[in-house]
Amino acid sequence: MEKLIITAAICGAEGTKEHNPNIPYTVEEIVKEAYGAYIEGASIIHLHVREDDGTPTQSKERFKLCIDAIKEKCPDVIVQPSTGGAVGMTNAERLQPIELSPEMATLDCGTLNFGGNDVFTNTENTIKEFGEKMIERGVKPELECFDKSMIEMAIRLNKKGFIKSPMHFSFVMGVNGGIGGELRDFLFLKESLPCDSTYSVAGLGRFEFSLATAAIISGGHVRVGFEDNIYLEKGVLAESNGVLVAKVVRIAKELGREIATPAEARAILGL
Ligand code: KMH
Ligand code: ZN
Repeated sequence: MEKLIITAAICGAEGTKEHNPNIPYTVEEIVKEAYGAYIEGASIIHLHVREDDGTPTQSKERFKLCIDAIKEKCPDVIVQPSTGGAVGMTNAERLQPIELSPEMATLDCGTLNFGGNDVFTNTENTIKEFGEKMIERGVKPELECFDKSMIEMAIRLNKKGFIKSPMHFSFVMGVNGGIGGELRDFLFLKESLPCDSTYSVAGLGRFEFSLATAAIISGGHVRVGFEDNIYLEKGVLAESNGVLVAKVVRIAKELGREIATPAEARAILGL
């Protein structure tokens, strides 16, 4: 089996310090969390950025500040900005980090309910627009799929030339509005992929480590971090993203799966 790529989603757009005081907002806090995750074994940092007061932003300048500061501490880490941003942002706002030509970025493959009255909107034309921009800039998309229909969308747009092969998917599972986080849900998604693709699994909340384990034994890759889950175990808030990454590393070691360095992750993903 190829080595395990661990992505740390260190911040997200929704979680706040009221949920877990260790969720980073400032540039310094973001760098500290990225470095801690990297030292423990993360080769990719999935990055959202915030204003100092915690407000989510897709500002290109703020992304540049954070990416440069992360790269200073972790020169070889892969930084993967979000183009999802936060619910309600315009496409133009969301696309800003692409102008920095990162190695990777997320590309959300469909619309879903996102709690309460919130809808995370990704129309077919939006996905095409984001896909084209990523091809123009040489950015590898991580295809975020919150449900099976989003895999179908990615496959269709790949055939039409909006997304290049081989595709790399991220199953984001257990969102209230998307697919659940049970083993059968994971198997359904995994078995729906084109055979030349790679995938990573992000389980929300209590699904984080069970789905990480399923991915580890199935040859997939894993995403953990405060964006998806703020607990180390039931009722125990995680003190950092690093401890969440370290837990995945322990599980992988027990199961005999080696951890990929950033250079190995680049080779696996064809960056
Ligand atoms: N914050 C969510 C609305 C992504 O990073 O591409 C969208 C999100 C997906 O987090
Ligand atoms: Zn995200």
